[in-house]
Amino acid sequence: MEKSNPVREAIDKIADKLSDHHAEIPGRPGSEPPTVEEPTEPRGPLRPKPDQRGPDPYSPTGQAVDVTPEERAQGGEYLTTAQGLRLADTDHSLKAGPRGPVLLQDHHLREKIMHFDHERIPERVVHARGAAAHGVFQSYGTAASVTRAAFLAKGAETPVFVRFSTVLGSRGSADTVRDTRGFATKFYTAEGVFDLVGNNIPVFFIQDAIKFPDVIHAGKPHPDREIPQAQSAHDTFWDFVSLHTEATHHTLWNMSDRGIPRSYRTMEGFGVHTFRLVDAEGATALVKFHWKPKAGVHSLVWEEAQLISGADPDFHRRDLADAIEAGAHPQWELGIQVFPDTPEQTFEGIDLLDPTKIVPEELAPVQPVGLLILNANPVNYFAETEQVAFHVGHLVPGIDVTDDPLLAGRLFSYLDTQITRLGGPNFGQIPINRTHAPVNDMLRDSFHQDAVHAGVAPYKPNSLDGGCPFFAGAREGGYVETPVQVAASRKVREAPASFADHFSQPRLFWLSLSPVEREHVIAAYTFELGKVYEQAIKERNLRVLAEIDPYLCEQVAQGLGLPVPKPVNSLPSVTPSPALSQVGKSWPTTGRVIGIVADGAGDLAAVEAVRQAVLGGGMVPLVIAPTGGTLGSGDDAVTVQRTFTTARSVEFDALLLAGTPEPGRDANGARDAKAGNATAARTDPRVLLMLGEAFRHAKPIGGWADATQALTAAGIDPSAPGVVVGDNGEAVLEEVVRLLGGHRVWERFPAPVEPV
Ligand code: HDE
Repeated sequence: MEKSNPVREAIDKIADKLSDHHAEIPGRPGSEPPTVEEPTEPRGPLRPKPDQRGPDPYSPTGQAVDVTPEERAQGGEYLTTAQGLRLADTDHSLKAGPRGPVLLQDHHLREKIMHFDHERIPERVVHARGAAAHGVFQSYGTAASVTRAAFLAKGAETPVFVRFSTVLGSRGSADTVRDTRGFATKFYTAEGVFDLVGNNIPVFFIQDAIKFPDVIHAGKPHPDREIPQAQSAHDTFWDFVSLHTEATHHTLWNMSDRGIPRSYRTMEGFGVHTFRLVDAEGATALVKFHWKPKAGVHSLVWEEAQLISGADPDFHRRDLADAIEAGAHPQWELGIQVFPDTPEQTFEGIDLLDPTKIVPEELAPVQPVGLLILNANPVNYFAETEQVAFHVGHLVPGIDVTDDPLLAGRLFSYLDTQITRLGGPNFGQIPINRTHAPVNDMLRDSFHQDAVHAGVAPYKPNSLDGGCPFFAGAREGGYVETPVQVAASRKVREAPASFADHFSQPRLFWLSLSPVEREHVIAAYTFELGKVYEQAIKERNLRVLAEIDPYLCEQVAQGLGLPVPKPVNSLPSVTPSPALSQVGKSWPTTGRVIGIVADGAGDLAAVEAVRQAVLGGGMVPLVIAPTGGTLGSGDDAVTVQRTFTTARSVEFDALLLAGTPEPGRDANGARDAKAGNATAARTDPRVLLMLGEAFRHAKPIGGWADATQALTAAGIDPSAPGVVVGDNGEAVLEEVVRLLGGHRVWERFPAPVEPV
């Protein structure tokens, strides 16, 4: 039987779905709409939605299995116990009479409550909050000159599962907090699983794994009150990073716009450590991995991030799932920076084993080696996103690790943590973790053993099983560690001298940012240190900033109302890396969300034309009106997705105004606080609030018909940068989309020129 290609099937399903215009706005909970009345006819479980796909069907021992997703899912028309026994009732315990005591013999009650009592597993100790998607990695073959890894050969297609995450927050914390983001990719290659467990920031707080518990304990909430959740704006974090100054570079990245990404889709990813690639002849090269988003690197602004934390704490996971459901499949190019594998393991004076350092792209360009496309949402969050287990030691022939001491600790940690989290050592057999390469190990037994091992001799050497399994040398695809020369040395608890430079690269990063990005950094430090209680900790952090840049230090000190310290060392002389700035280019707008404010009084044909044009451009139009339902009726009716009560500007990347809506009937402060005192207003005050926020978050705004009235009432000059007013909605949209290509209209608020 021909093996099914789940990736292709998922793509086809999505294409089918896109032709169904009822489903054009993502977010429908199930694959079929429910009826108002409670259903009475038994039927089988609903199929997943067309954008969803479970793990590919493989046995616990990596053998392809010929079952359809439906066959693996729950089946039948009737409710059963876990043993498949059909049940007549799940609403009442078995009792001695309707008012009598519950009977101990109620096996169904016992099973149902027993299972419920044990539904939770420990969340990840870090990166607990996350979202994931299935996809495919298409190799260009450009890495074949430096690695023998089969999945990097020309034309290879490899299924992948990618999980994005925040680091500090609990599983239920908000998505848009200021934090580093995880970017972990599981490649199900023909040679076994390869995991690239990276972050959206290319450097790390520490140089040695032994400091990981320290930095995490400092970043997590205070141990007494367990506050604040999911953020670094508190005393313990700033206490640690100011005493442990190797954290300065990573902290500066967190305080930059990288700490508040607009979307998982608009983040870069970095392997952080240097890895060693090995080609077919055994020649080696050192590399750093980079993921480059096709949609560009974009961020929120801080006020927006804070508002979203309340208005939609699931913002990033919703955004990822919606984009995939809408067919706007997020894409990244995988790239490598390649360095000669010299005994010093340095490049242009930069220590490649120091994870607090980058190599500027201007010195070593990122060479694209393949394309990642995320094209399906998981079917079940727990089974897939929660149970996926990444490990930096999941390697394939052609990719080896280096002596980075941070990486060494990770090689221990990622296996160890799963024992507690996933309940034993067999987590590799959970469907989402199953390899697509045949497993022939001699690991046996333990909790949750899903494999039924045959053979009688799970040991080597043996004769009872015919000496099997045999070893594979490099020629048979075996993993052979690179015989790297290890320098003769003494056993010490010390770092190399090169690890002592903590400030030159923070300065390099700071000087590489554009003026508006620097303003954001100043604001972030001022906010975070402003939340610190202890004056001494603020002062100590200002001393660190003095070592990076006098203007940065002075501006933050001013905001904190503290004296400006002088640097102890002379400022390092560095060459900026323009590649580190995220502004000044134009990017695709696919999958971006455009809000269209309209009411029933205007030209609905124009609203519909603009809505269609937004859809046609691969973006998501959300119509915002005074009430739910539709605007107009009959064939021309326009479906409303948000009302003035439910909408908030932060949901939209750009805002369009089809005229000026009068105050809605619920525009009073008692019903909706956003309306305030609306009695004298001619424009709905919720719309004015939305406009004001979109304006100060530097988002493109467009309007037609009598939109100028609303803009003026919102205090917005219709000729301000990034505000487009015209007679024709579609022409206005065109210009707004062009502006959206640059992400934000930073010219609206020119950054003050800092003294040189
Ligand atoms: Fe992790 N990290 N980490 N980390 N990490 C975990 O593994 C750890 C580090 C990263 O979506 C844990 O399964 C140590 C750097 C991501 O499931 C744990 C050290 C980078 C994820 C762990 C580091 C990362 C994790 C927690 C210092 C970027 C989420 C649960 C030596 C290159 C993966 C788990 C997912 C998760 C340990 C440092 C990225 C405890 C000891 C550097 C993206 O094993």
